[in-house]
Amino acid sequence: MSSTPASRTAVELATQPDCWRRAAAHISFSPDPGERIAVTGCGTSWFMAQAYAALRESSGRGETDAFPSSEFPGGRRYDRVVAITRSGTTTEVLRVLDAVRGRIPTVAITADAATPVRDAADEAVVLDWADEQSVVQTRFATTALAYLRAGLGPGDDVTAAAADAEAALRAPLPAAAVEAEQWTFLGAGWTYGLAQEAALKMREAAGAWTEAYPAMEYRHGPIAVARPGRVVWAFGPMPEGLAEDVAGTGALLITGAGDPMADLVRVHRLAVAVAERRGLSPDAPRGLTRSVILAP
Ligand code: F1P
Repeated sequence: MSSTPASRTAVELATQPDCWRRAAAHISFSPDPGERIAVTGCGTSWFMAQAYAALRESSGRGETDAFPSSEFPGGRRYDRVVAITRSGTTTEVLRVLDAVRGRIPTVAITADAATPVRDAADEAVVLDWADEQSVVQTRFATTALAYLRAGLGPGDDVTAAAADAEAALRAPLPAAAVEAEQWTFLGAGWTYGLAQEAALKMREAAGAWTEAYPAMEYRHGPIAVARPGRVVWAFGPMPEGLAEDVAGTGALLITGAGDPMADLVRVHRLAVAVAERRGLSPDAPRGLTRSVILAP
């Protein structure tokens, strides 16, 4: 019996637990408590920046903002700018680093040191072993976040997250989630960045109609989209009463157990499954390239 070989995306996403453990064992970037930091990137990298910023600030380690590189507020004072870019070639990221050069110390987290970001940033953290062939990012993005989380100190247990991710790779996906026609992802605090990334992944890999909101915003309008045959997926704890409100719409509610980053791994798998169900290859996302390089 012949079976279709797994996509590169599927193969790479399954290596996330090992990548996270490796990231946690190699911390070289651990900003001082109180440092005022801006984290930036585009697409997936921006959502990882959002998650880290919220996590760092909520853990009391200092004000941390996140901006898409195209909206970076160049006039603000920061102690450091952290840029996340798998490719090291994304134009908007390079422009930010160029704009703050000599004024604000910068660190780039990248998968490829042989790219312009190496010179554009003062320092580079190179996670080349987490690089991907897939255009759609999974393991580099979460490994960069795991690396940054590990730098927050012992309160943030990336090793436990990796164990949860192993379970997330094994657990069957609910068939109704794969067959749904629409998916909305919710999060709060640092998991809002994960919710945004989950929604982006489904759009990129499967061309799916997805949305993402801070969980408490969901009742302020977006819940009108929920109905039978659609999914509401919550990262982290649900605000009081929201599960009942979603149940009232007939939408399927999915909540995660364990570390929210491991729950994102489940959505990576969902994105691949939905793409395949639609006859699409997650390795050939429509209209996407590894990075966006704009004309000078
Ligand atoms: C960022 C990015 C990807 C996106 C697309 C274009 O790349 O926006 O997240 O999926 O492929 O590039 P990078 O700066 O992290 O390399």
